[in-house]
Amino acid sequence: MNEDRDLKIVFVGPPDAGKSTAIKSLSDLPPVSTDVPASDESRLTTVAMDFGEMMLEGGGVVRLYGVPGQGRFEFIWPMISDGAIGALFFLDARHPAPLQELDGYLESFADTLRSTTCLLVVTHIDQATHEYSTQRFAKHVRDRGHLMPVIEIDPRQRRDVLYALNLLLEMLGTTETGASHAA
Ligand SMILES: Nc1nc2c(ncn2[C@@H]2O[C@H](COP(=O)(O)OP(=O)(O)OP(=O)(O)O)[C@@H](O)[C@H]2O)c(=O)[nH]1
Ligand SMILES: [Mg+2]
Repeated sequence: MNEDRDLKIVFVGPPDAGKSTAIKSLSDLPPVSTDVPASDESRLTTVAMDFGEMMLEGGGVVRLYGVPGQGRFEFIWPMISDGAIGALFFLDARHPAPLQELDGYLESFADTLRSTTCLLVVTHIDQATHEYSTQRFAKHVRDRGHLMPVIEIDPRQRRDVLYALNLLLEMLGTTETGASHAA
């Protein structure tokens, strides 16, 4: 296979934002998952990484890597992000101070921001308890010197995640291999 069409995309952002769910929604095969019950037992959390794969119509493959969102796994983030050409940054609309949280991830993933094409996806919009504005998020990242479009998605919906992935592929200039097959 043409190396150029073997695309690594990394999914980063805070715990519970929907990274593992998005990879599960996209992956053609059941993804490799390392989810375990979180300390409060109320939910699952990733402790190593997620990995899924998606074939593209043009014959290429997108490899989908998810990081564990918890800060205690920060040491592993560069290992998982290494070699990625694109990144989806997740932002949880339920967070009371989402921009503050985002700043932490922008800092931790500064290398990824520099070396990849990035998209900011806002999740849990159906459960948002605070007012938020995607325009404000977009201005915030722009003010920090990053080119990162902002969209809202529900990671449980394959169609939404496909839209995000296709946008990222378009930004990467790989539209001819776009992930256009329907949910
Ligand atoms: N209602 C709603 N639930 C969502 C949304 N996105 C994700 N979820 C749910 O949120 C929970 C956590 O999602 P995960 O995909 O495990 O979150 P994660 O980002 O991988 O979290 P970590 O592995 O801890 O970093 C799951 O039960 C998802 O179904 C959303 O937009 N709306
Ligand atoms: Mg996860």
